[in-house]
Amino acid sequence: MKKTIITMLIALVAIFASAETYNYLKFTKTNGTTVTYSVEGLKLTYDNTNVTITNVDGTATLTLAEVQDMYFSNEAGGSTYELGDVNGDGLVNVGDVTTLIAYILGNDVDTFIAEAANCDGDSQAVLNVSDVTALIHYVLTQEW
Ligand SMILES: [Ca+2]
Ligand SMILES: [Ca+2]
Repeated sequence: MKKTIITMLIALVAIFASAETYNYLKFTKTNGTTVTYSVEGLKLTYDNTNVTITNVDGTATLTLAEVQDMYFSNEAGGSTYELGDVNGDGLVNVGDVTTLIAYILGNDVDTFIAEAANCDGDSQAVLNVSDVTALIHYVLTQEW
């Protein structure tokens, strides 16, 4: 019994020690994309369907059913955005289509993540109606 407790204590110390050195919390989603969040000011809250990530950069929501893996990392790597999440709220939906169209038309938008907006994947990262078409297709089919 004593040995078990000591082992658990060592494990706990190891978890705390390692958590301190990681800079990012990453989620791998079932569609293959990885989203990365800074651990600075990190707070996670769960309800039955969503996990809400709050940190110094703001708040994002992921659907738990879409989360395949969650881990800490020192590598910013991957992306700090999700393709199609143009308005950066953690979801890819019609709100992103609206934001992208508004941006292309030259209207003011609150949050616009240009890297997430190049939905057709052209190498010049030009943002135009082709990206809107690709984004609408994704929202409707969940496939790029
Ligand atoms: Ca969004
Ligand atoms: Ca494009």
